[in-house]
Amino acid sequence: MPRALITGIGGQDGAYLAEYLLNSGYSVVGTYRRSTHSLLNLDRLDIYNPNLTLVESDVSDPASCMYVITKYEPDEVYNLAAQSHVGNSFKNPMACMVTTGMGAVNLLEAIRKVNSQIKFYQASTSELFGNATESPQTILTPLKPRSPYGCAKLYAHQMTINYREYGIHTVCGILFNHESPLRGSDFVTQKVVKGLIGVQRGDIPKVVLGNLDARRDWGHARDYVWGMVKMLHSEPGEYILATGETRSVRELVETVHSKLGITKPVNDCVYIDPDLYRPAEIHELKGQANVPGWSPQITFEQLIEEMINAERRR
Ligand code: NAP
Ligand code: G4F
Repeated sequence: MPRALITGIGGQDGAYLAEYLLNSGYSVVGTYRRSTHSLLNLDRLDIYNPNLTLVESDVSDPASCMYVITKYEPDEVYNLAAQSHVGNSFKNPMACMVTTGMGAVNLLEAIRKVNSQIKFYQASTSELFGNATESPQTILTPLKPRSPYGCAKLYAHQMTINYREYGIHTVCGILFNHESPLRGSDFVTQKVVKGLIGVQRGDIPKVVLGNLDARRDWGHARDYVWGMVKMLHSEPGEYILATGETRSVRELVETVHSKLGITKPVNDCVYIDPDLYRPAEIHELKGQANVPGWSPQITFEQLIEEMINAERRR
């Protein structure tokens, strides 16, 4: 039975990836942090079974990474652990670097020393592209991140490529935004879904948002996790997962507003707080996927409906 290690298993992608690998006949070791112990997403997917082991570990601690790699000696490592909120990274740049950037190197060093046959997946991001001059962005588009998060991810990305020099099979998955009912509530899709449901119920007067003009390429996380596995089983390299469609935050708000059937005009449901604008923004992201055999199966409309239904059930 192949064994996979997932760092950050309690996050959105960690939970879906664990579910996918367990269903594919893997045994899975997942790491979480004692300080947060946030495993709610695993409860939501109800994936607990004898082939799943949970272990406390922090990727920012080299000794902790060495411990999990030595003890469990996985065949594949999926490094998903990160401080993944771009807006937060402007407020805590070094904390983001220590986890999001250096965490990857702590794992790669452990792999190099313990067993260089272990395959390594790094969660890279479309944030690496910054404000690209070409659209869609491809693996040939220059990387010019413009946030502390993006810069930390660039460090991890380049180091992951560099560790191929030691003969380690490494893959960087440059993933565009992907969402789901498991998405953290401070990311814009979930914030809009929860917020507009709150407005509809009369719990809050308005949803407080930042830049409505930014455009993102939004897919479904469930689609993206099987793409990760597919790319790790391909040649070492850099790969993109994206839908190739882009929408503004304003269009996202309009879609959720319309699907909820809110009668109050959309402009009366939203309050713009300039403090939520980022010091540097990426205006538009739109990607061109390049993973053989992969294409997104879930549409944007289906994604939003699933998020709304899940939130209403909660
Ligand atoms: P997420 O929901 O924020 O999950 C990140 C996980 O990392 C959380 O479980 C978090 O645990 C954990 N973590 C944070 N710092 C850690 C540390 N020092 N040691 C160990 N674990 C730590 O993010 P996601 O959406 O699932 O994304 C997964 C990965 O893909 C991230 O690396 C993200 O940057 C990257 N990515 C995401 C997207 C996207 O659109 N979702 C796109 C491109 C790339 P705590 O609860 O303890 O903080
Ligand atoms: O949902 P977001 O916070 O996602 P963002 O910044 O694009 O980052 C996500 O996707 C990246 C891949 O491209 C990942 F690497 C990263 O880990 C994360 O998963 O914001 C999306 C857009 C931004 O332009 C932001 O300025 O929505 C805009 N926005 C407007 N109002 C808001 C808000 N974002 C948030 N989080 N909260 C708001 O109130």
